[in-house]
Amino acid sequence: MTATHKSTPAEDGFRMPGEFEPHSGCWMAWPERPDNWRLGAKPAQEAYAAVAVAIAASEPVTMAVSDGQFENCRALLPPEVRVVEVSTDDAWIRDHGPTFLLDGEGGRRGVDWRFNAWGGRNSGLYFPWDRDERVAAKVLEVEGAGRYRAPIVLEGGAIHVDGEGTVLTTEECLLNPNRNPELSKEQIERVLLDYLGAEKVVWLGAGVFEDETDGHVDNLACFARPGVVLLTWTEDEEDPQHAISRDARERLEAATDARGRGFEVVLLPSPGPLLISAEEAEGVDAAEGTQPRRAGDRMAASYVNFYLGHSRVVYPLLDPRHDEEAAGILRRAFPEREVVGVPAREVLLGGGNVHCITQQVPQG
Ligand code: KQY
Repeated sequence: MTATHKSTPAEDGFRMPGEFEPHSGCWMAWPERPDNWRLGAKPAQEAYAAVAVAIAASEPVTMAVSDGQFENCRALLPPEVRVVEVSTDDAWIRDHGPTFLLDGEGGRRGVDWRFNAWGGRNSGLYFPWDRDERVAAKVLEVEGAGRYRAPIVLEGGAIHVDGEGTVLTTEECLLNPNRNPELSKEQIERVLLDYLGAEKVVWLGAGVFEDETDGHVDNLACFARPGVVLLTWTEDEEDPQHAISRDARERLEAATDARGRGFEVVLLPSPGPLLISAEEAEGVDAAEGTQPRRAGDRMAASYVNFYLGHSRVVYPLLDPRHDEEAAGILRRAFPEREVVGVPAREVLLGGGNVHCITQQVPQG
């Protein structure tokens, strides 16, 4: 059994590395719930399999799956993807999985954040979420990594780090009363710094328009490397996303990171707007207490929601009008990596994208 540490990662010399640092693997979790994924999750399973295959060319991939889906999942994935039985309530390992940390001496541990399905009983996306709540501890057990149980509700998609002391997050999500209503902004910052081994939090305002996670930063902006941030962007001033992205850009351009550097902001075009079709909405089972999928609703589509793999960037193909432009920007941002697109509308229909369904394991 791996240890649960009572100290904080910062006290023990651990930090969350940037996603651009070397990886030894990637975790995903298999989709199956028919009240979030249309047509019994079949199209989503195909999309997840394509993401797993694309990442497996960069680093070993492990898929967490329920007992009931084990054989189906095994049959749909190539042998190089490891499949292990870990029950979940849905398939967002960025959010219910651990945040891995390194200590610079070969040590690897992980943070197990509290999870309340993006908002708890009143505004969360489903109930119950007890299986999700146990995922991080199980993944850490499989990885043989020690665990820190964090004292706040947080999903991994709500943070990005540059690995050199800077945390990027949004007020819309982390200051939302549906996460940690008893804590002030300063108290939340303190926990972030202590549990990510960081020194400075840079706050953006809102996340992507209509994002059901309450504005996860991983759909809005991310670090390409220290000092360089990719930001989703639209020139269309009529689009509510324009004001959100402009505010984020202004905050980034006015900020400095933990090392005192200013940020270079690289703009990625927003796909769409992309709306749920009638056929897509009809394919999702109705269920009490889950996020409804209605025809005509806008989805929170963003190319920023990519996986920054060891040797590959795996990005979502979302809109033929912008997919190639996004790929070109990513190739310039990551010249040493191969940039590969995977069809991702089926993942988007479930409420997130490639980054939300993956969790990197940094090289210890
Ligand atoms: O990180 C994410 N984008 C997760 C979204 C959860 C959606 C649940 N329907």
